[in-house]
Amino acid sequence: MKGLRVAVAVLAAGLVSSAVPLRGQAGYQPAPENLAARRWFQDARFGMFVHWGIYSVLGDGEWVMNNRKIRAAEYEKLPAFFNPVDFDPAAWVALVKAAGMKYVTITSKHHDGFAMFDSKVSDWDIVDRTPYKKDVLKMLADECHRQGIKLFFYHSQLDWHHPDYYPRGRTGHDTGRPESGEWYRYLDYMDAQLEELLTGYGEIGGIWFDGWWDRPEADWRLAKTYALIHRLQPAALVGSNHHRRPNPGEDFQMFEKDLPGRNTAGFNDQSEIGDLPLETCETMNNAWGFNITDRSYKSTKDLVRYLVRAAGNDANFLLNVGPMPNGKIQPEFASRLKEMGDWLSRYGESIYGTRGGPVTPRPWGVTTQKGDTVYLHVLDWPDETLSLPKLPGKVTAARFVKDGSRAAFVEDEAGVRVKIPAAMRDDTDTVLALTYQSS
Ligand code: JFZ
Repeated sequence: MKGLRVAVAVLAAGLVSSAVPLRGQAGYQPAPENLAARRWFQDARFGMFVHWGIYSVLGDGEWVMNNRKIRAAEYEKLPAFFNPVDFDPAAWVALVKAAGMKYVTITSKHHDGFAMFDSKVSDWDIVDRTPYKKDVLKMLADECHRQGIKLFFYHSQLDWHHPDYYPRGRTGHDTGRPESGEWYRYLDYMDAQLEELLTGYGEIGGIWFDGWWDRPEADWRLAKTYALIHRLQPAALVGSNHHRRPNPGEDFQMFEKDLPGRNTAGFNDQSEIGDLPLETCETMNNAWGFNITDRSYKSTKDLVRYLVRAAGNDANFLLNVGPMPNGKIQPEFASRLKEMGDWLSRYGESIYGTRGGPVTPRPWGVTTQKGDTVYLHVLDWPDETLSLPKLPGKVTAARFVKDGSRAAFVEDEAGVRVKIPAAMRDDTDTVLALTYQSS
């Protein structure tokens, strides 16, 4: 009887520990250079997301292998058709800069497992399998370093091609792989590729993980992987698109297709906001990877307003492009990016280097802050007078950022009221700068 009770207790303890695998790098203390990189990241506020892989050949998004139930052996025909002869990293980075973006996050490996770099631990990569035979990540990394743009890698933990990604999770069931495999051998492989990415491409901004959600119950050995990254490049920021509160060892928190705390896309039901730098990613049409028939382009106005709302929620905006199989970024994307850059060349002071402002997001818009200046981003306001609660100090000046002209305001016990004449209103965003004297 006693023996039985002990056995039950041991079994229960075993169940608990396997049901709740230790997540993250326990006891992680970010290095000083990592903390500095987090501040840089928050100051940057705007980056380019790039989903590029052999799937672009099919023009049907990056999930095409899973969605169309393409077997691994069939998918292996694709690399032979991927020959991006028009890929011009200098032109990409020039576009990044013209858009006013400060960093790039590109797919080193998406769920199809195909490495867009010259991996030595696999031949399922761009150099070994495509007629192009060049390491596009290396070309892009060199150009980013030349032009002062930080480069992050999106790396999929989920893998629809590797035989050792087993047991399978929620996706990747129709690939024709044998129903067997060594999970930890797969994780060794993933770590080996990450080591290649963190040692062969110069200084890297960070790793943007995705795919954890395919097997939430699995032992992902995050502690080992995160420690490896922080050991190789202490300033590299680790983030994961797991839609949960961040785990120890993560350096920023991301939100997919939603502002922090919102859940309109249905992905972020468990995304409690933590205390790390925040980032939200969004598509320019509805696709991440190149989709030839997706015409649902967002307007420049809506994209600018998303950037503004992100900044007002203290988050970065990572805006996606899915380059074409020839290596070019389609004109519908390029033109919108340049227009956003034009907007930022005038209003950048209210975005870059700011943090979410002292007035939380309101129906009329958001605020950002830098030093003793609060920026009002009036996105929707039908009235002439905008009422604000008291700011952290007495307001000494108010101006419209558009032309520097003075804005009339009154301040009393209740707060500040600012006059916004109809003539000064801007459909996209009416930006005012209020300077206060710290008390
Ligand atoms: C993921 C990727 O699957 C997608 O291809 C893209 O890279 C995007 C940025 O990130 O999107 C998700 C994430 C989670 C789920 C589905 C898509 N999920 O939980 O089912």
